[in-house]
Amino acid sequence: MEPALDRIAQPWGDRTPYGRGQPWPVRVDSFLAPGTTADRVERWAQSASLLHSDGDAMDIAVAGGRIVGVRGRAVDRVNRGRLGPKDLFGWQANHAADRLTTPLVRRDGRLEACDWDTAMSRVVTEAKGLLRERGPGSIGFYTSGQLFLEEYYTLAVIARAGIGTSHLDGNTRLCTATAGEALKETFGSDGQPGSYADVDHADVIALFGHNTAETQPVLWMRVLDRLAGSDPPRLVCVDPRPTPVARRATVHLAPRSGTNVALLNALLHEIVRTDRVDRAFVEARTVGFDELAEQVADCTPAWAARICDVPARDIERAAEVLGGAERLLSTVLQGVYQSHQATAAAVQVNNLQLIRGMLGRPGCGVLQMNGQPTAENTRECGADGDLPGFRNWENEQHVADLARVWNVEPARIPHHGPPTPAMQIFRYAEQGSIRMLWISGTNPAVSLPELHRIRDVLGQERLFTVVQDLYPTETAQLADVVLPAATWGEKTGTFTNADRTVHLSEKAVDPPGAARPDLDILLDFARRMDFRDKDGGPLVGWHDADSAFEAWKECSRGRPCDYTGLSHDRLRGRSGIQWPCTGDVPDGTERLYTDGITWAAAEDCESYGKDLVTGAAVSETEYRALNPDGKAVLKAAEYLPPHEDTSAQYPLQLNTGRTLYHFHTRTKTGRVPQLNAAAPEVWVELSVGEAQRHGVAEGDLVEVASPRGSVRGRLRITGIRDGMVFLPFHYGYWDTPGGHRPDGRSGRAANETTITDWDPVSKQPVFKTAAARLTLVERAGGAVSPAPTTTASAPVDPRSAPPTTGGPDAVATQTSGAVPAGEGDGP
Ligand SMILES: Nc1nc2c(c(=O)[nH]1)N[C@H]1C(S)=C(S)[C@@H](COP(=O)(O)OP(=O)(O)OC[C@H]3O[C@@H](n4cnc5c(=O)[nH]c(N)nc54)[C@H](O)[C@@H]3O)O[C@H]1N2
Ligand SMILES: Nc1nc2c(c(=O)[nH]1)N[C@H]1C(S)=C(S)[C@@H](COP(=O)(O)OP(=O)(O)OC[C@H]3O[C@@H](n4cnc5c(=O)[nH]c(N)nc54)[C@H](O)[C@@H]3O)O[C@H]1N2
Ligand SMILES: [Mo]
Repeated sequence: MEPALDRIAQPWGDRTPYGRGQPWPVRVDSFLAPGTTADRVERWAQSASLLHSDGDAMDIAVAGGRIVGVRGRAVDRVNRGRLGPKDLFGWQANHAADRLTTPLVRRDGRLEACDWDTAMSRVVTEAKGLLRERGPGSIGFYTSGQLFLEEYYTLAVIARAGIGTSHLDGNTRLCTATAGEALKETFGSDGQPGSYADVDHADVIALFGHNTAETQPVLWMRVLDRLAGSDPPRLVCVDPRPTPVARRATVHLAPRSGTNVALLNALLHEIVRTDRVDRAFVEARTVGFDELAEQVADCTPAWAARICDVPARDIERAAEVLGGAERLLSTVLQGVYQSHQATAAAVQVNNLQLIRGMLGRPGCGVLQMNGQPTAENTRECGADGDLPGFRNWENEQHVADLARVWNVEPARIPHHGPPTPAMQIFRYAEQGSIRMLWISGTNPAVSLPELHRIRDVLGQERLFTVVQDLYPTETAQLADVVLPAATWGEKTGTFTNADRTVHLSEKAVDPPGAARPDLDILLDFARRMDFRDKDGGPLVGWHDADSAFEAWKECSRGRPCDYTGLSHDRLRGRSGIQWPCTGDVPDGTERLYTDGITWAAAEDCESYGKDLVTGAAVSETEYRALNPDGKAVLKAAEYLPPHEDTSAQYPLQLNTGRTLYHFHTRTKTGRVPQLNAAAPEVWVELSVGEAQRHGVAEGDLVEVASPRGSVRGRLRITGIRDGMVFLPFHYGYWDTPGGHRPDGRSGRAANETTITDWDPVSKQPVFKTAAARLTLVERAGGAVSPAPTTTASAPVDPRSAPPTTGGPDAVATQTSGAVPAGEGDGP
């Protein structure tokens, strides 16, 4: 019988243990709307989760023209049927009563409903006027990591060759810019080396600033199943919070935030000192070892212990585990990427893998993780700060090749300088050189740092803002034109997860009202703008998702992310396939760099690299001298302290991030009863010692203030390190009374307090380090902290908090099959 589990209270479900090197067993998770049974489902549409980068494959249940539930796909390589809580319950957000169903235009200061022709004419008139009067540089695009591949590619062609602007970036700048940059620095090109299957083979898994238990719960289920099986791996966790990962780690290091480079340099120091270096691998595959060894020569554990505030003995123990690993898998995410030395630190993790010779074999990989479900595609398609197909904007041959694919003159593709990163796009809008900003699939009025500034930028009279979204978000409220989009389940397209697995997501139902797929909106714009190629043909020659995919395949041909062996039809029925996938490797590629470093030669690489400390570009000549044979580059970096340090006035380090139950600015998960009930309101985390020092207790209403702004929430006392305060960044204002900030000062969005600052190399903003102070507003008086108890926000004293309840109907089914992985019948 199918056991019914409360998957809010038991987010990772039951264990299906397996041993090292064995296939991960199948377990099929499913949730159907209350009152719906499987036999009432009329149709299952193939898809994958759009609420994180894991790529959990699922089928969408349809009955009566509506989505009524989801079921994991047993055949898929990524999840073998499993789904996380957001996967199971998140689809209900599609049905929210306040979905945008018509376009809106601002008239006399108010947004009013209109038809598509009115809205698009307004956008096109504005764009044509600006092109005429101020040129392409007056138009910018800020997109997402949540659209589909076909949409990004279309947008990249429109922006780069149609408008001719280099102001196109994704919110992936906030998310995975450092992943891409770290891979470029080390391997010459973006492209994830490792595979999720490395979890099956690793004897040591090291997670750097990555709370995978909450942010890729299905990947964590894979780790949990290994931990429950024979010959379990040992975990090393680096995170200042007591995450579920930290609780299962053999060694947990909880450093001061912003000190990753010091810690990693000490780990590298120990690996070199104890001679755990794979000399043959280093010789054959890398350059730069001597410089690296020199850089870390003085970085002893005792030195790092003082900077990071972790015991030197623990650093030594971590180095012993890493140095003794036979098969080492490392993963890296926002605890590293959202800091002032993001790329420098992420590259040291690559260095660790390389000097240990841990690459290109089962169990030996690095996962420079993605966060958003489709962030990989934003990068591949050039809808972020890169040219499509991982082409190098500084390499005239790469630009000429792209111009050939698009049938335009190379000069039409802006490449006089690097594409503009998101924070700079907002700066140009603030200064007035950008006059039109088209925002799609992102909510910067909640997710960018220092929100009072962002609201000012977006609210300017002279800036024409287009917002393409599903809901009337905080950002949409500030727009001149709002375009209602169809989303996951309502449109067809593909997307690629963090381990290069491409999934097809089929349209299951019609979108609400007049909402249209993002692709259709972009195609309509291209048509109205009448963009032409050099022979007078249409620049954008495709008309639907399938033909857009075929066009992208040509653009990807011969590039690292080669999709030419894939098609919508091949993905249909089957399940995820990893790129590169070509006629020669029709089943895709599990791991990159199995026989050498393929894309690092000067002619091929996506970037000649940057100085890890200053961000200054390395020239082509310098790159050729440094890396004549196209090997992996071991790049060293010295540690520099965070830019905003604590002070007497702001004595706490400010850390922000996620909880298991919510996605970003909650536009979806806040509209899902089970998920919202599990984490209904913002909270503040502090350690026992800090709570005592501040004279505050569990449940008290406190204010967290930085030089930029402040947030109020109820206190949760956890095992977080001393000297730090944590705020979840999910809570904005759309569901507060009146739908906006309650008053002039204290808000509930963490980004009221964060700092306008970024990593000089990847230009990714810093969300994990700033300085703040905490004050008591009001005693608990019986009120409890709304923080979940199943996660990193679990109370140190369990008696102080109520158990997490599932909210309404938080029940899902789970079928543990004895079917060996990969041989499941599938749905
Ligand atoms: N439930 C849920 N899942 C998600 C998302 C979501 O919103 N909700 N979003 C998706 C997206 S887009 C992303 S980018 C990922 C993010 O996934 P993660 O990176 O796993 O999530 P975060 O909570 O942002 O940060 C991870 C950890 O970094 C730690 N940290 C802070 N400062 C430091 C430091 O200086 N050093 C180290 N080593 N660690 C530090 C924090 O304590 C935190 O536990 O999650 C994806 N999955
Ligand atoms: N303080 C702090 N701030 C952070 C972070 C942090 O850790 N701390 N993390 C950063 C990271 S890693 C990320 S990824 C960002 C996320 O920041 P955002 O991108 O702003 O987060 P979302 O809430 O996911 O916004 C996506 C928007 O797209 C809409 N949308 C969803 N699907 C579709 C679709 O199919 N079509 C269209 N047109 N719209 C759609 C949603 O309704 C939503 O409004 O936040 C960043 N900000
Ligand atoms: Mo992200």
